Amino acid sequence: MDAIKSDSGGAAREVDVVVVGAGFAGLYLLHELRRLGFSSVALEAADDVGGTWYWNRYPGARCDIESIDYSYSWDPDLQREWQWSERYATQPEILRYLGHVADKHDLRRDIRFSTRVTGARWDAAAQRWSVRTDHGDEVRCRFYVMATGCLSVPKTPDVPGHERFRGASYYTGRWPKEGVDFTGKRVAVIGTGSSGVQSIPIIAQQAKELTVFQRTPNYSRPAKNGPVPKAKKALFDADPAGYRAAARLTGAGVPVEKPELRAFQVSEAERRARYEEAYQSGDLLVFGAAYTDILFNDAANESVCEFLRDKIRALVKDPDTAEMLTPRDHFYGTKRPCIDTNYFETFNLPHVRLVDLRREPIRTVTETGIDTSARSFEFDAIVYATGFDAMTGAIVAVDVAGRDGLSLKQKWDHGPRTYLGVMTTGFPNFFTMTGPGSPSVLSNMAVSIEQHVDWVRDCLVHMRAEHLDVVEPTPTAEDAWVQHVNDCADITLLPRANSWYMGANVPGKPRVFLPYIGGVERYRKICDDVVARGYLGFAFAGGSGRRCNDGVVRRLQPDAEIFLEMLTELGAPRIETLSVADARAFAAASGAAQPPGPAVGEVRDGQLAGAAGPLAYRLYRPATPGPHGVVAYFHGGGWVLGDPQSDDPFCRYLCVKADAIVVSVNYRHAPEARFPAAADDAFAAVRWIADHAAELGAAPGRLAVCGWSAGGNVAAVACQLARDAGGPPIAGQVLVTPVTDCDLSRPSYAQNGEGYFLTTDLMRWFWDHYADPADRTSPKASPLRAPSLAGLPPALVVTCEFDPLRDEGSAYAVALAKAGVAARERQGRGMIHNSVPGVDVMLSAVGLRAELASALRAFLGAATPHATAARRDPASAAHA
Ligand code: N01
Repeated sequence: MDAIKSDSGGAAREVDVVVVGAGFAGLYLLHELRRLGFSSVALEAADDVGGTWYWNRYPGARCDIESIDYSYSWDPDLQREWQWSERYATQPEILRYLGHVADKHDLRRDIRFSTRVTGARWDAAAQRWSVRTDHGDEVRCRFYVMATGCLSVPKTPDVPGHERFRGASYYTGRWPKEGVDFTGKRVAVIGTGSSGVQSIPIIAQQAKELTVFQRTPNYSRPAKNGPVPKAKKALFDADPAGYRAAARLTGAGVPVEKPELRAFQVSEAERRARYEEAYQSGDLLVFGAAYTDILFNDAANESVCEFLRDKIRALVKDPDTAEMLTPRDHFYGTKRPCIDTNYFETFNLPHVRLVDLRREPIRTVTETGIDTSARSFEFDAIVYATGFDAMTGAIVAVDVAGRDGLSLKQKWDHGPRTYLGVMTTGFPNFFTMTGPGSPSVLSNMAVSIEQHVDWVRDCLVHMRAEHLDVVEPTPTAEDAWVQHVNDCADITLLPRANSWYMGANVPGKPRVFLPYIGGVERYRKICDDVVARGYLGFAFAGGSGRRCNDGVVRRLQPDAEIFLEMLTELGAPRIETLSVADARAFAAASGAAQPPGPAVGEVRDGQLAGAAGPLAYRLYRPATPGPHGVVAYFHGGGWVLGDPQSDDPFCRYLCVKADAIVVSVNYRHAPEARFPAAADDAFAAVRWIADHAAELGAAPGRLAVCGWSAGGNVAAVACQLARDAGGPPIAGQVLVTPVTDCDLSRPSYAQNGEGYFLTTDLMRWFWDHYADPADRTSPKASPLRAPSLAGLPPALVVTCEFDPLRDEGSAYAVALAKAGVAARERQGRGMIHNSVPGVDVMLSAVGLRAELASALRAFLGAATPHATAARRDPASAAHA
């Protein structure tokens, strides 16, 4: 790739790179491109630099990430010279800052102002983009970068009659440069998002009357703005580079303490004290980071919501107004929360009133004001603080045509599809800065912008060095990234809200979670990983030919990945290196830290008759009226570890969701009691439970079995033994990632035997403790080896993609089905061995868990003819 020579990018007709936008991203990108010898031009619709800070001049506009954080890190002198006057700088100050950067680095000479890009077309033969502007001209370039911001296209007002109003209409996102004086005016503000929350108190100071039209109340709290906090400034000044480096290794791009506890691991008093501290801090991000589960767990989040609702009630004098201002329809953080200066207090002023559009929707804007379903209002001015067509609006506003004329707007018709939020398949050499599928709006934009600029810059430098002309992500990589972005969002509460994150604020926009919620640290690692693995997921073409490094950078479910990282961080020992006693102690300690699982009607411990003596069991009874069916449950732990306590949350879950009594059996463990003790105990327990159903309060004849891992093994064996013994009848078996065979050479062992929690070495350790090699092939140890599987109870076999036991689980399901058993397999995509029983931890398995609970429920509702059928099948008696 030879550089296109251009002395003055600003006037050039052909450059290496066209950058659209001269905001935070565009300016830094221009700087880097020039520094590295790429000719470039930025095309900017405004008549000056600033991007979002150019357009959003509404009263009260300021950043809500502290200015020390919300600033460039790439110019060490700038970091020293520039002193922010406030903790949260105003829009004019931020605009001055960006202007200063542009001047300091002489960037304006490469920017064409008052130039809007209208279209861009990829010319495959020339390997160039033709970028058209509203001046009717065209710039050709090798690389086309949209640095157009995530919140830059104001939403078209979807308020009926808005065009009829004869007074003045203003849009917060397109505020007049000369400012607006509302003195003596009757003003309406529609919208109570960040722009409304910031502008309402200031407009109220000027206006004669202010009427706020609110559709959804918002969580907001005092910003506690003021001078830059001394402690923070001292920390920053002592080591700016270290401070920035730390910020990059956080979830949101701002150094905040990482939580370690769940909300309900502490007392209510402690929780409230933590929230009070967060409230008083004036920091936007601290509530989301107060406990690990705030954005994942309904109850944890609700505890924040209730705390903030109390604050609103305390600030707003009129109880009816306070109630109207109280958010109740979404969880905290699922729509972007706000920090404010006197927002709620403004509603105590006599000339300010609130109209709740849920009670009285706007019927129409009239020539003189606004009619709701209940009243007519007269205004001199209407302010629309109604938000943006976020993340995709500015990108698809340009008519972008990629390979073979593919239209970007059409490609993204059902939601944006990108690889890493930085490129999209079918659009070679086209980059989006902080595009959909990247952390962007869920992070400190300054940090995310710099990371994207750096990544794209490095990609261009790589291509130049390798004589490559064209780059494009592969469909496989893009599909998997879209999946990963959704997987990350789906384990949180965020997709449940009607937010602009979901595109829900724009009528007709597809409902898709737009940003990447995995956090900036994780995202950066992924982007770096892609490069380290030879630009995994990208295809390049150039003088040296075509290179396609197809592949997927993340397949694991995000919660599984976090869990595995946590194990590494904690330095968890390899169990197979421990003594049995130490392994049990470690397993018990890990089990004690689990979330407790749901409440059930009753939990009680008892004893049942095992194969060689009494065994402890724990019974879980639903709170619903009986009679209930009963599930004989067998815990995991490789026949060596575990007990009812270790699987307690899962049993509670099964009890509630399957609406069944669950009897969790503490079968004998190896090495004290080796094969076939566990299997014999499991069968004895099933028999005992069937015989004592009435005594347990269960409906007789409605019995299913369930087990996880080694518990799945003994559950499967118990079904075979029951069949061969002619009873008891078992209505169904749910085997969760079960051990079904002693062969450790299946592909899933080779693929997942290291690094995914259950390892090959650990499985070998379990087997060694449990059974002599000669015994392992017995169907009582390896139920897959039974001469016949005919006549067994219907089965659901749950397997997980990243589990060494995956293939033997699949093989068992297949063999059962082949033998005429109503068996099916459900595989957890991206999940690991312990995903399914990880109640309230492994949230990606929520659907799969619900499915297996409903399978149990269905089994227990069904009749049980299997034992009878089995008795008629001679082959099935083979290993009785
Ligand atoms: O827009 P919004 P914004 N009739 O979409 C309401 C960033 N930002 O400009 O929630 C009546 O959040 C709408 O109601 P509902 C920040 O990321 C940052 O305020 O859809 N009402 C909502 O109340 C922020 O999140 C700063 O029911 C209508 C409001 O208008 C993002 O920009 C400052 C309506 C829109 O809220 C967007 O904020 C400002 C209708 N037809 C913005 N349509 C900083 O502090 C919409 N609404 C850095």
